[in-house]
Amino acid sequence: MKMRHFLQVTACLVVVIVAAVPGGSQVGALTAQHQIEMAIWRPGDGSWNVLLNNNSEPDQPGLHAQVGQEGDIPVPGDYDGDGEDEFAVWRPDDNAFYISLENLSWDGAPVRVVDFPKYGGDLTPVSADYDGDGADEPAVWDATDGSWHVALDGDTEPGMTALSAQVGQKGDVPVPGDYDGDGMDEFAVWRPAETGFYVALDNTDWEDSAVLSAWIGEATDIPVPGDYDGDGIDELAVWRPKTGRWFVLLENQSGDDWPVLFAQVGQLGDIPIPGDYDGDGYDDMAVWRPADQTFYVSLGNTDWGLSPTMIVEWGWGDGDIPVPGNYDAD
Ligand SMILES: [Ca+2]
Ligand SMILES: [Ca+2]
Ligand SMILES: [Ca+2]
Ligand SMILES: [Ca+2]
Repeated sequence: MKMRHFLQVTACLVVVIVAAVPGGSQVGALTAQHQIEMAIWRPGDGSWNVLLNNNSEPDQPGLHAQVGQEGDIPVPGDYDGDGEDEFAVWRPDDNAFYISLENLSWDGAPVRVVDFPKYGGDLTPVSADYDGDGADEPAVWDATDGSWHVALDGDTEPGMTALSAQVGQKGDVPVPGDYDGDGMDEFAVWRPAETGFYVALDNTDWEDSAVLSAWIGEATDIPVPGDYDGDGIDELAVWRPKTGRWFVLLENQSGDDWPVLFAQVGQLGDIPIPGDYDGDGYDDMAVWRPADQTFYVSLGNTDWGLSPTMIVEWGWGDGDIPVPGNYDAD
């Protein structure tokens, strides 16, 4: 994901800096841009359901559309660079992205279909802004060999000219983000076996690139990179499912001499979905809880309850997928 920063003087982030994280690990982060909306995609009917004011009361505006179908993977992003995230899905069966450019239901809406060749057998969608032009590129990461394939502007057919590179290996989790603050997202992976993050700063093959590496956390942690301190650079970070604890490497460096932000937000069974829910320029620690179909956001990135929170029930049941994004360009 790409994010642009608009820092506001009202920001009141309380940063808790602790010396070191046990076991030292690090996370990748996404940069925040404007305010994102709480949203749910329902695999059963392919419906997108957005709360435009992050408020689920009956009189609040919403956005609803049908884009995608069961078996798809939702991959919202700003594919046309208009400042608004688009409803989009990756369809594994077709090796293709289906993007609704006007955020309307698929029937009758302007759409963009981006086919990918069958590079390998295990593709993960990793759309992000790899060239820094303000638009997200459809992209895939091949888990079988660690190769990245990016569809640059205008590339929509099999055999297209693509940006490709080899970064990572089987067993890794791709975590693209802007880890150096240059406005371009980097190819990056979280390697559970080593509890390490590996970032190719030049978006070339790993062996040819300047690299950033850092370590934090445990193998069962989930990478949750984001811009938690609002400086325009994504931080490497992990969330621990069994405890709901967040570990953020504030300088993207690991070791005793570097600051780590800890906080307790969420619990076992939650899905971490960090992002800037209040539009203050800081990504907020947040989870969606399937058990009660509710978004829980800690606006100060502190332990739950120590700073203002947002709690919004939104969702219908098991299988719903949280897809927060900036769907109205605010
Ligand atoms: Ca781009
Ligand atoms: Ca970058
Ligand atoms: Ca940052
Ligand atoms: Ca925020």
